[in-house]
Amino acid sequence: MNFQQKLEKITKKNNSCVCVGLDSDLEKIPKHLLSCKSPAFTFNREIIDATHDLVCAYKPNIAFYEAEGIEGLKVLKKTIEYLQKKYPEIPIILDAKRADIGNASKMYAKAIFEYLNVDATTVYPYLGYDSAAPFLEHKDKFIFFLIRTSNPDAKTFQDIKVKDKPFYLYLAKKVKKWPGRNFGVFCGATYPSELRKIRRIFPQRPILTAGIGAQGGKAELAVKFGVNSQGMNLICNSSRSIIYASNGKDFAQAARKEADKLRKKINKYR
Ligand code: OMP
Repeated sequence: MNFQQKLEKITKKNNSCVCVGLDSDLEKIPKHLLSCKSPAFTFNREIIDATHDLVCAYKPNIAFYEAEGIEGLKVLKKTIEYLQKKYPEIPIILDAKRADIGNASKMYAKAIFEYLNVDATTVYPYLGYDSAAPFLEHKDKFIFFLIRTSNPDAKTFQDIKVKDKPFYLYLAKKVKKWPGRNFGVFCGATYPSELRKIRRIFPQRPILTAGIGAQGGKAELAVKFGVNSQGMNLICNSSRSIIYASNGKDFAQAARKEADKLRKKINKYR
């Protein structure tokens, strides 16, 4: 089953557009886990076991694993393998935000789609099609091109006018013309009116969004403007507000509570 088929199936089965971001930070995970053999993996496993029936995807951000060097990368690989073995129906999006000249992009794509073997990843489209193609060539995998990021300063470059249009919209229209069915786009939930414009350009494709929760994005608007005409194909990532809902022994149950709260909130508007 490819990413899109998996996404559709799990969204319906779990009645959920929630993606839990596995942005596991050793400074933030509950202190009692630090004495475990692999604290970050134990944390991830507990969060996954507590939320697997409430989500449509998991999104580990590679930065949090690379920051711990080789041990962090082992945790990432182990987490991916755990998910694939125990919950194979849930798609994994590795947030890696890659892009380079073609031969280097090819190696990034190989690491992500062959070695780590995840279902999807995030890629910057700014270098153009020759940089994106090595990712798209993995036809059974899926790419989210970052069109509008969620950060406060996103507008400085992304709103620069190109032919009377903000650059991010110009970019969206260019990316739309790229060949292949195996891609969707990213837009921050902190920019709902931009999300609305991006959904109009991509009426059906999966959209990944983040920024609900810790970054202040509102679920109501993100959902209203982000879903397709069937109320589907919107993946709402939230990391810190779910995984760090408690730093006590009840952290996994607290994460479950937050994930379910977000799931219900999203379902109200889609
Ligand atoms: P929280 O703010 O803790 O919910 O985390 C958001 C997650 O989404 C992080 O892993 C970010 O790297 C990611 N993200 C953004 O927040 N903004 C973006 O513009 C793009 C992403 C992403 O590609 O997922």
